[in-house]
Amino acid sequence: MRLPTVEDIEKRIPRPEDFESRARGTELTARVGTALGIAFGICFLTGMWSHVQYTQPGWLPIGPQPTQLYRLTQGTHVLSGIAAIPLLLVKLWSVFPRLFIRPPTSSARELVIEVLERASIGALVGSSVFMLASGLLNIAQWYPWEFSFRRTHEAVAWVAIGSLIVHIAVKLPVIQRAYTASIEHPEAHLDPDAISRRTVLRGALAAAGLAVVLTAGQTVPFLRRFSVFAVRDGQGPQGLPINRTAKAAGAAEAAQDPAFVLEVVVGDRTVTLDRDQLLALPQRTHRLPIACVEGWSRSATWTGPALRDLLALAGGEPGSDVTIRSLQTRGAFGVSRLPAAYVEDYRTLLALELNGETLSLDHGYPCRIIAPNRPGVFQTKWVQRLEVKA
Ligand SMILES: Nc1nc2c(c(=O)[nH]1)N[C@H]1C(S)=C(S)[C@@H](COP(=O)(O)O)O[C@H]1N2
Ligand SMILES: [Mo]
Repeated sequence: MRLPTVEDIEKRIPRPEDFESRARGTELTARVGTALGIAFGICFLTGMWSHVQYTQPGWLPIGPQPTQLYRLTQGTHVLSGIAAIPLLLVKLWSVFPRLFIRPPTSSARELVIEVLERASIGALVGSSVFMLASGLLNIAQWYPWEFSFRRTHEAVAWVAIGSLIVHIAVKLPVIQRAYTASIEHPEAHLDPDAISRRTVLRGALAAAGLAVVLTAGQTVPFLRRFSVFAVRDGQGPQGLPINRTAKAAGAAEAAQDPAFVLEVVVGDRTVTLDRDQLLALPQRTHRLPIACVEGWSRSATWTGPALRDLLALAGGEPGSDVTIRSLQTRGAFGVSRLPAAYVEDYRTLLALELNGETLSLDHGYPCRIIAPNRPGVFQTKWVQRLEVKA
């Protein structure tokens, strides 16, 4: 028996011509690509906005207004990413035969150009798949990796958007030609039973739309009934989903301790208040959303003293940032820093009640922070201590 030669193997690898479906073609690729490009663009911008809200750089005056802003941008971020999944799959399908184009052998220069083009497409496909897959796992709250989700998701986003811009620039003449031609294959009429490109395009757009509708209920209330894929369906005690339980955060015991006191520290002054004393302060009620980075959001009615009034008890002046520490003993998000602009807003509460009932343990009993236009991760639960540096 003879071992197969390189030529034998090469013969068995399909060639682009072997893929005969007339449904594929640049005219389809360009149109699906446009929809995908729009979804990616929206996803990139809203994603960068989320990083800005998260890192709170001093040069950007981000504050409590508009109240629903983060809810809107982050909901849009997750939905545009979800819409991109079927579009990306159809787009990859439409160009799949090109994977089998043989490298040019005529000149070294052509070969180098080909290798570079393939490398840039490899970077685009790889980073796009990574962005959508890691985002999807994140909304499912499954973190099977060791790296920081936030930093990696941001870093790879730059690779994705950079290689997308290069890709569009390189393909611009092809895209323009594709749009001047009719979408259908010139010989499509020869086989009227075959699936048409228009059908594939409509199918891709419909799949994207359906994916959005089936998940949007986690942030758009009237769609909740349809959103069978929504990770957070709005269920949870007191009509609000729970992100992490008191038990999971290692806060359950301390939070239920009858000897609990809140510490308000301004410079070297400390005031302590138990829950009854907190309830005896002037209470305010506001309707504010929890807008989680994972894409779900929900408005609720919160009652408690304004943070501003509470700090004033310890001599705190408006205009300072506040560090919030929780009773939590396990995992991230036990500490947050609230910029002064939020502290000054009277709607920023140390909530004691949710939807007219005593805050449940998993929603942050004995008290939690709720502020307008904040990423959910900063709405610290089981608050133990508020600190203002003198
Ligand atoms: N101490 C503490 N507070 C926390 C968290 C946490 O893990 N620990 N999770 C945050 C996140 S990510 C969200 S979205 C909200 C959710 O609040 P809920 O569980 O009451 O809906 O709580 C925030 N507050
Ligand atoms: Mo969250």
